[in-house]
Amino acid sequence: MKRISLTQYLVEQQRRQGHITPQLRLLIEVVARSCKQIAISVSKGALGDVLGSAETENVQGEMQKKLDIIANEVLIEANEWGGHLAAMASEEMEGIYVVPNRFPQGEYLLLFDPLDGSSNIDVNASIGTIFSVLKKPDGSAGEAVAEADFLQPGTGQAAAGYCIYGPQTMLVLTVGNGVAMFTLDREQGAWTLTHDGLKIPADTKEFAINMSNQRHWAPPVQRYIAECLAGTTGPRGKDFNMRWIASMVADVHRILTRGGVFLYPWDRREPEKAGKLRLMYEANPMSLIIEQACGAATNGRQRILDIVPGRLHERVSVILGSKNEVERATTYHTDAA
Ligand code: P6P
Repeated sequence: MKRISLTQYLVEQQRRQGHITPQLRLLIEVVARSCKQIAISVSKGALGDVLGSAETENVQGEMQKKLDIIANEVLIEANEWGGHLAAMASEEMEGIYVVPNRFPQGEYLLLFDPLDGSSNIDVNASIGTIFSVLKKPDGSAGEAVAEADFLQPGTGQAAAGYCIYGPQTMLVLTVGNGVAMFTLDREQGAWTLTHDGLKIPADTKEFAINMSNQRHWAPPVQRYIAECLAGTTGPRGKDFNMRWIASMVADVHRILTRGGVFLYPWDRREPEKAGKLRLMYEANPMSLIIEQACGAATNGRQRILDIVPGRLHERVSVILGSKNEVERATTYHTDAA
């Protein structure tokens, strides 16, 4: 595969495939540049004043890490002036951030989890930035943008991606025409296409779940995982391996790279919550990427991308990855209904 730059990839997607507009190309380039800036802060570790808690809570009631706030500010400051966005939404902010009047407004909405997996920051495990791009609803041109404009199903995403800050810094992106991966060439500071047309194997022997929650799961998840653990002695007739990095970006990246199934299901510890992960800026972008790589993503009962959001910070149960495993785990839910 020819190693082209992110810019050339996006120009080709715009010129040949008609998948993206000049505004969307600019948006993705700016987000990609922001991720390079975040990568620099992340890699400073103890050498920069970036580790540890910020001693503040976010809208989710979670203690914020200093890097959560740094990453959020980088994305806001980089994206507000370009004229490609009408507003932004972040895991770290309660309400939407409308582009200030001193800047031109564009037709896109950008949502992000600026630093996902931040519990891993202080132990130097891979973390990441997840982003999702929506368009302002038709007919809302010229009207003030509102939170309701963000409440669109994941099928409406114009683009989705993540950046993983790991041994390599990589940007993973879909504009609706398959999944491409760019590796950061640190000598040139350039995103370089290293993988394209990702395909997740339909079958797998690897599952990812936080087993410490096992006693809290609903019966369909208990059954699915118990069968995986039974291996060759059980109904699956094959042994499984388990991985859990507790950083969605890292677990999803492994699944994109070699297959697997990831589950963060509803559990009875907080029964009023559909799940731990957030729909708009974690599950939706990851589900679009997974589906674009021939995988599947459900909440146990329906396709995640079809869920019509009720609230900006809505949570959702997530089962995603190798298609046949997602379908099996989902069938256990619908059969139990
Ligand atoms: P637990 C990180 O905080 C996150 O939102 C996801 O990245 C990750 O998959 C999950 O939570 C880990 O949750 O309960 O295992 O710490």
